[in-house]
Amino acid sequence: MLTPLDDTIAAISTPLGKGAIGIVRLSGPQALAIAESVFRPKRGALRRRKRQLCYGWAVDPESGELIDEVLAVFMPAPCTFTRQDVVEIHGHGGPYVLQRILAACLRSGARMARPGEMTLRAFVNGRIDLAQAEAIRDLVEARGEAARRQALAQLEGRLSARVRACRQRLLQCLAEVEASLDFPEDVELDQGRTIEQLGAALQELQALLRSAESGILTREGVRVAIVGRPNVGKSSLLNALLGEERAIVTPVPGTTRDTIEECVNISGVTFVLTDTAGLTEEPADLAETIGVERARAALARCHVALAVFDASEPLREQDAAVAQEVARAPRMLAVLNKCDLPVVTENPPLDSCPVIRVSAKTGAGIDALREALVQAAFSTDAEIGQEAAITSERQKMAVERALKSLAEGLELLRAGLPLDVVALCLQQTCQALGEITGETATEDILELVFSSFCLGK
Ligand SMILES: Nc1nc2c(ncn2[C@@H]2O[C@H](COP(=O)(O)OP(=O)(O)OP(=O)(O)O)[C@@H](O)[C@H]2O)c(=O)[nH]1
Ligand SMILES: [Mg+2]
Repeated sequence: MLTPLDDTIAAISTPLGKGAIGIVRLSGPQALAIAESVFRPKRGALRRRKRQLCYGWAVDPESGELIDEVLAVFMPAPCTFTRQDVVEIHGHGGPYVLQRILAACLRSGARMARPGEMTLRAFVNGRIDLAQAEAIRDLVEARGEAARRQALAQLEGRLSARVRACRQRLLQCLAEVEASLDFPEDVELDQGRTIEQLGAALQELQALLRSAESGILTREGVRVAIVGRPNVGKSSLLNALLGEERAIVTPVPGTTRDTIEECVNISGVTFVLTDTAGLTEEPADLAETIGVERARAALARCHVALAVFDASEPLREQDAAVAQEVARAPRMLAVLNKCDLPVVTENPPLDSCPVIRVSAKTGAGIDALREALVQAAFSTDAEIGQEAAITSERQKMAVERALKSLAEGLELLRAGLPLDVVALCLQQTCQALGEITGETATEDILELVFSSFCLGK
């Protein structure tokens, strides 16, 4: 994956659809030369008008045929995204036109960029660290305000600064431990102070790990499974939360077969709502059987289970079965629906979980349900879109490893065990923390991170 940086790469950096403009981006030492063979300015020369848009045409370098009327800009290294020479050609945003411009660049000596390769160059050339590179991807993928805010803070380096400060403190301790190992006569380790320092670092890493749950929820979106026995109003509830008639609603039990997934923004957080087939022990046919399996799969994957019950009817055995299945979810909310009708059931068959009374039909209680969803996912508002939170499984696993070896090292030091084993633990901790910002990231890690980027980024 870590190809040499001395070739020039090209990609269409805007989405492949129809739009007012589309951009082909070149990065590398030959970017200007290649662009000059593809771009014919109306007047002047691209190389003399640095960082200024030049008007002209994209042409086929071999036949001279005009491809498109474009604007081009040359941005010389090192003040560019990749820290290399970059040229952008802004053409009309049609997929075919852009592909012709890209093909012209490739014929003139550029290589097709892999997904994330521009950002990889920015990382390798030291413009951003690995957490910031991830933040760029997350910013592109943000679906709501909280995710955007969190990604931007990470791009500004808030998470990196927090991780670096902790790693720096640990590296200092490691240096002192190693010095006392290498020069036992001259250097004596201040054991009390080292224990204090390591204890403080441990607390900081624990706090960092605590931020992971909400950080990841903010970035990925909160998955909510709407479950219940047939006909309690699950699909009506989905429609009420979305504010549109998305799912089919009928008085016939077993209307919904397949799962239906839709996103909705609440308080800036993205919730991914899944409407499911009614949970029943007696499916009418094969499609309903598969529907029930899918409902259970959605329940197993969700962050929050929304258990729906019909308040206008007495509870049934099936409701109790639903409650039992839902109890395994990490977080749950009970919804008593159809409260516009005379209420027969006052309480759901679920203990110690928030109960929201609504009418999907009239919309009563839906705002309270929205609020309850946010509270179920995040225990405080401060957890939403935090400034220096762990935001991916990759980062979380690195912190977990760092914590484990740090706790071991601290315990060994307290127990008065040989310092070389303590040093080993601290090395592992620093190694794991360095993976977050990329200082100690292996090629495998980089491959994993950058392969999740979109093309041209
Ligand atoms: N009065 C009243 N009727 C409702 C309410 N919510 C849903 N209904 C009615 O209840 C029936 C079933 O609603 P659905 O939303 O299809 O229920 P469901 O749980 O998705 O049903 P399945 O997909 O069959 O499992 C429909 O006739 C709805 O109009 C409500 O809040 N009040
Ligand atoms: Mg339904």
